[in-house]
Amino acid sequence: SLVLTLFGAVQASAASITVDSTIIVKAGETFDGKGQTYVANPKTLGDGSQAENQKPIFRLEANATLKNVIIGAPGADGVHCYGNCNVTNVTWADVGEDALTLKSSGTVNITGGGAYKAYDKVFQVNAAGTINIKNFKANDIGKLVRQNGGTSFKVVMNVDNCDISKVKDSILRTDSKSTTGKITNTRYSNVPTLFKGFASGNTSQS
Ligand code: ADA
Ligand code: CA
Ligand code: CA
Ligand code: CA
Repeated sequence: SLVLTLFGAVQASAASITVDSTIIVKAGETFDGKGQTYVANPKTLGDGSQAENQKPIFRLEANATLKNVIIGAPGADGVHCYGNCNVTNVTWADVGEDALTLKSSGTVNITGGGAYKAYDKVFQVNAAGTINIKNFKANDIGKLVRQNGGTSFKVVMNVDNCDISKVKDSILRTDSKSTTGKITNTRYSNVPTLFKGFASGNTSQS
């Protein structure tokens, strides 16, 4: 019947997809999640707690694009980027250990989407590069961007036209004296500190 057909269609799009082993988006390719929700199998990827060494749900090789994805709970270790990557309209409904990690040097463009319920970090930067966060929402997080603690390589962190609320620590944090942070046209509420650990002259806000 029409009713059953429609109900089936609604169910199909509402159910989340459980990922048992990391989805690899190959160099230069695009993965379009079409708005569906992806969650980690906690037995194989990780339970989304603060335990280190969980696996990502998506691994993006150089110049890969991930778009139109909702990452639900458990989020495990989210998304790993190896080199340049584009992450467009991706929402982390309940960030796991962290949401996205730059694992090897490159430029990460995060455009649209949002991150919610991150006990500690949203974006973890473990290699030199640039992170551009634009048109993004974050609420109930520890930090929006954290360069790996104790590292001195240079990261360029840019936040533009974002909406950031209920932050425990800071928006951008580094221990590197060469890293720069820039926040433009962004609304905040309940944010104790915009920048932490930057050398004087390496931050700007307008
Ligand atoms: C912590 C940890 C690092 C790294 C990082 C991450 O900062 O000290 O070694 O694992 O988390 O990438 O999640
Ligand atoms: Ca971590
Ligand atoms: Ca969480
Ligand atoms: Ca992590």
